[in-house]
Amino acid sequence: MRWIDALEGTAAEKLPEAVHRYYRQGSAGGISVGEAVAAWSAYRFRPRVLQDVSAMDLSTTVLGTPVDSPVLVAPSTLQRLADPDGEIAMANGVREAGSLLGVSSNAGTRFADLGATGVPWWLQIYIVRNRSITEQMLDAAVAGGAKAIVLTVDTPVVGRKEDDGPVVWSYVQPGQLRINVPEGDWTDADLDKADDLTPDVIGWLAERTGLPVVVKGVLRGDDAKRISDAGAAGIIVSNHGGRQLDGSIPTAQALPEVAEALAGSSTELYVDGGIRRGEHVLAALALGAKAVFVGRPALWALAVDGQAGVTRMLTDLAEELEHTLQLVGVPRPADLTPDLVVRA
Ligand code: FMN
Repeated sequence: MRWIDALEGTAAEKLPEAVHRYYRQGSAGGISVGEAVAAWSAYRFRPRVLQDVSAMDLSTTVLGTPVDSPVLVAPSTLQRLADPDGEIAMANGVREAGSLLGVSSNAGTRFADLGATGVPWWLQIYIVRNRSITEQMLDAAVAGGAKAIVLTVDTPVVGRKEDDGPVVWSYVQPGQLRINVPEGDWTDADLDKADDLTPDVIGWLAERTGLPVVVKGVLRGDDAKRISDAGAAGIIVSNHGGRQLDGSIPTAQALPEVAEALAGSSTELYVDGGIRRGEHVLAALALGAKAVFVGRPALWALAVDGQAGVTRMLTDLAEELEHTLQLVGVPRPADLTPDLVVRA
């Protein structure tokens, strides 16, 4: 069996049931989480032949940071439940693969310690009601060497989970979720997600941090245009791995509309959700993404073999991408064009 396909099953044998369920679950009826992979597999290719594909080069840049391949790791919380070293093992694995790490604002490791691993990383932020908490977290991320701020915008409120299995929270060490929250006498209301955000917040984040701002959770072309006009350096087409609005369209379906809306702008485009194969990565890049993020496969790989597992998952996907690029007749991801892909 293909190693990446076996990962979740192997991870499930190692993880407590509650943790496996937490990682895999979607929100509400599980429609979006269930459709994501199949939506990528529904693309078909129109390969070019008699192309020189003897010298392949997968390297690219994301907001100026060089990476060995356009396969990056999405931010996710509770990584210490997959491996005792949690985000540190993830960071080391990502660095060894020459990739880039999205770090959740709910990470269980201090931003400064992540920075010390030497991995290039972007901080994913949820803006909370008490802005001074967010400000201090941003300052800590800047001090820890974050190269961009990823604002998640699909979570004005947290998606409803209907899973009534064992609960994950009993496995979480006290304080772990708030390890990057500054000291203070905060109430739960202070820490609630802000539900009144508008595109102005992009300029505020850029000014506060001096870093490029990437907006994560976009599924529509008109939103992408508003966000790009407001100064975003990047957009991630995402439905949060099917964990927010259930029934939201697959990212494989949303990507072409967003790419069209961003045509001619300097805003970089990325996508996540259900990307599990080199063929999926190739379709995403051909349809306009500069890079893709993978979420759950990184968690399964971390659970199965720690740092080494993460590196292997990323390099396996990169090798598959290279092989698929050769078959489609394109030596470099930047040379991919939308005409190479059609919906089945
Ligand atoms: N996205 C965020 O923006 N912030 C988070 O803290 C966050 N935590 C996540 C935790 C888990 C267990 C999972 C599976 C996803 C989480 N995500 C979070 C969403 C991922 O960043 C990403 O959008 C999604 O996992 C991509 O889909 P995939 O898992 O099918 O690759």
